[in-house]
Amino acid sequence: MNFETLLYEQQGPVGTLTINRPQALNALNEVVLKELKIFSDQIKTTPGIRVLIITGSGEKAFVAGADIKAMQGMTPQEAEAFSIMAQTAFNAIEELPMAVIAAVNGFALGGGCELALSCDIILASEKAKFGLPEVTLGLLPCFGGTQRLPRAIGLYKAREMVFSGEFYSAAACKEFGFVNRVIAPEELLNEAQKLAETIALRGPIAVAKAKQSLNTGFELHIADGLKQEAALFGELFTTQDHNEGIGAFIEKRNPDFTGK
Ligand code: CO8
Repeated sequence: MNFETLLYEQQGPVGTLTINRPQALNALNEVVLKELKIFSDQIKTTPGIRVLIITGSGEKAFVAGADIKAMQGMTPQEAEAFSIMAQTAFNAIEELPMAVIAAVNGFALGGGCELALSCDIILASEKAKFGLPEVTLGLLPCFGGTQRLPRAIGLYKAREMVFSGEFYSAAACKEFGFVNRVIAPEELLNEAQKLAETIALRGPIAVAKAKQSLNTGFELHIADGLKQEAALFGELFTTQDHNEGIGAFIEKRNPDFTGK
């Protein structure tokens, strides 16, 4: 995969995507957003990938937000289209049929915080700072922040972050409930890799369907969510992997899932 603003490498079943515009603290311009969407479409059919890690290039930032310089002079129509372009890219990441881990190595502001929120699990360096500072620019979070953040942590904490525009430490965000773990900076990628390798050992179709059940079920009435859960569970009984998983348990050996 060749991109102007993204780097991708894969070690066995674990892929790592790095947002790579360090001179602008990995800010999201149109090129990054378009490439993120193309990447998401391509990774779905990349052989062997089971877990994706997303991180930022350099020591300072995960992603410092939307590219503020590119926003200057936009018409209202262009601004709305830019928001939709970002939402489309982040939806594509959220809907990937595999676990996606954000390894937040530094500033995750505005669109950067919103990118992390479209991932399944957020691991943060002790140096990471999260925030939705859009109101400091006279704007509002428009890459999914006003929607995903309250769903993740509740309306009251989300209002504080969105209205204050302040930066919050990784520890504070863990307390808010949307950061899973806070990790020493030099260990962040190793920890992300270890967690990814653990998830990659599990049945990949089971992980994908569990993700679908969690994510889409969260939006449904519980009765409908439970119906969907049962249906997805039933679908897993069409896979070879479920025979492998149950067989391995009975034969007291580790399963070898093929994703079929
Ligand atoms: N966009 C463009 N360039 C950026 C951005 C950004 N978001 N953040 C940093 N940069 C650039 C700086 O301009 C600077 O470039 P240069 O060296 O050419 O001047 C370089 O990155 C390094 O940044 P700093 O010198 O500022 O580094 P500091 O360590 O002093 O500060 C900060 C780091 C605190 C992260 C600071 O850069 C900052 O506050 N950045 C902006 C953070 C922010 O407000 N992000 C939210 C943006 S809004 C958003 O994401 C969603 C709004 C959606 C709008 C959609 C509209 C259509």
